[in-house]
Formats: sequence, structure tokens, C-alpha cells
Amino acid sequence: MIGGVRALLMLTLAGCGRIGFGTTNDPADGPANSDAIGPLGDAPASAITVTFGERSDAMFTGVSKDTHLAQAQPTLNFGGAIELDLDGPPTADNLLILFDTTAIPVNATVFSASLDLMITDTASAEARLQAFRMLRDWNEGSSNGVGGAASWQQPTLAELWEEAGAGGSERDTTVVADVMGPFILNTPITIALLPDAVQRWVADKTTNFGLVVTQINGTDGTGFGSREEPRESFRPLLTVTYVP
Ligand SMILES: [Ca+2]
Repeated sequence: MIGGVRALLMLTLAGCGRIGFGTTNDPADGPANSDAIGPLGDAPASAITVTFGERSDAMFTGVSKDTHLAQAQPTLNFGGAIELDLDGPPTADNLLILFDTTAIPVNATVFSASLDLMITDTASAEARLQAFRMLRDWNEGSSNGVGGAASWQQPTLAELWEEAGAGGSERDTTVVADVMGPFILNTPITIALLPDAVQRWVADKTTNFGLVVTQINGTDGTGFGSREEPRESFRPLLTVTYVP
């Protein structure tokens, strides 16, 4: 029985072409989001859903860090800011976010994963974001526009990014999430994540350096509530459904 479930899951995961892209919140968001689908089919009855984030109703708290990197302010840290900024080049803002998922058993099979963000600065309709797994550590920092790390230039105070802005080989090439705007002020979005990304963190926590989120289209930036946002419901939340 368990083997059968696992086989089904592996088949599901193998069909990754349609897994983990787009948002699942609101079909009215536009055509780019309306085809957004998580894993095909329902989760098995034995599946467990857990939530991670700095909200009192999250199942696991004290588990996240987040910041953004500002190309126009390349030496400044924003780890303590209440907003996570995202913007496209030439003045890009890239967002870094990490959740400690060690509460999930290492042998679990991740069925689905999603990231809830609250939009605190609206972007133009053509805005598009993509997320990738980070492959190296970075400091959150606690500043809001003061010199420090992480910054556009540095992951930690002792090092430089291989490619500024958390680019190059220090991020994975697989697209973990791909979402088109419009992003509307004070509207929550649920971004479906490629389950394999979380699966890797679960199987080996030493590989969990979180995600970098980039805006690849549109010059009007987007803002999201950070874990420091005073309003709890504006803070990021990771939801994972897994089969033990
Ligand atoms: Ca932060």
C-alpha cells in the first residue's frame, strides 16, 4: 500500500512540467495565473499539511529569515525592513527567503508546497517573478537601509557574491515558481512551489539556503510583507503537504 502510494507520488512528481508554477489564489488575476496548478490530483489520505512562518497561527514559528538585495544600494542591508522589495533591472531588487523545514521527517515525500505573500506595493501588470533555490548561505541582517549583509554585493560581511545580487552558480537554474502579475495592493497571493525544491530541503537540511525571488519583467517593482511586518497576516507563510 505504502509502496503504491509512493509509486503514484513519484509518477506525479515526474510530471513536473505543470507542477509548481503560478499562483493558486485568484483566477481573476489573469490568464497567466489561471493555468496555475499544483500537483495533479488530490493528496493521499495519509498526507499531512504543515505551515511555517512568523504568525501565531502557523504550526512552526521562529523558522524563517528574509531580506532583499538592492542593486541601486549595493552595500546596504534590509534584513530588518518590514517590506521585501522586488524589482527588475536596471535597478533590480531580489528577494531572499528561507524556512527551516526540519520539522518534516527526512524520509517524507513532499506532495505540494506553496508560499503565501502579502502584496504591500503594487506592480504593473506585466511584472513577472521567478524563484530559484539558493545554493549557498546568506545572512539576513537586521538593518533597514544601513551598510551590512546580506546586500546586493555580499551574502555575508566576509564574502562577495560570485555574481552580485545572488546570481551566478550560487543559485540553482531550475525555476521553482513562475508568476505573472498583476500584483495588487493589500492582496495575498499563494505561489505554488515546485515540490522537488522542498523535497531536497527535507531530505538534507544542509542544502536548505532558501529561495531567491527575482522580477524578470516589468520596471515597476513589487513589495511584500516581510517576517518583521507588524501585521501578522502580512508575513510570509510556507505550507507543505507531505506523506510521512
Ligand atoms: Ca527580515
